Amino acid sequence: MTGNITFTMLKPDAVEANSIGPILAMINKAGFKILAMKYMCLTKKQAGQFYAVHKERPFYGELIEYMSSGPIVAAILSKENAVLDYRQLIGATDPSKADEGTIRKLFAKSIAANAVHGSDSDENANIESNFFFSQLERF
Ligand code: IDP
Ligand code: MG
Repeated sequence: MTGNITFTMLKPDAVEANSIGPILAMINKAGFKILAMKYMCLTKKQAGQFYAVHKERPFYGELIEYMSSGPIVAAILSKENAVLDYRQLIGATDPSKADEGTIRKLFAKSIAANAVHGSDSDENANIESNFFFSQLERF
């Protein structure tokens, strides 16, 4: 499956805004299948581990606070060219720079509260998927 999966989270701002349904609809409409999914709260420790690559960035503390501030939806998505196609569907990190029609343009509140996560490489798609899901939780 390498090359055909990506990992996403619908972040606390999107859940709070009742945007789970509309975002999942966009994901399905764009041709992604849902291989695994869970609705959960991240502890600060879990959020810190997930975003460990950003440990030295100035926004790390704020990011960990935010990602553990409320429930998220975590999912593994499958499609040809999943990583790049999903990055295209979600748009730029900063929603003010995101293309029209992208998930972040439509749903993100700010550069921090930007509605969704999407893996940035096949390697990270696997690492992130394994962080959240066992093989038994994938369909
Ligand atoms: P990405 O989510 O588009 O891959 P990254 O650079 O990997 O963007 O950053 C991870 C997350 O950290 C972003 O999605 C966003 O929530 C947060 N973030 C990134 N840059 C900033 C910033 O300048 N200020 C506050 N939060 C930020
Ligand atoms: Mg990233």
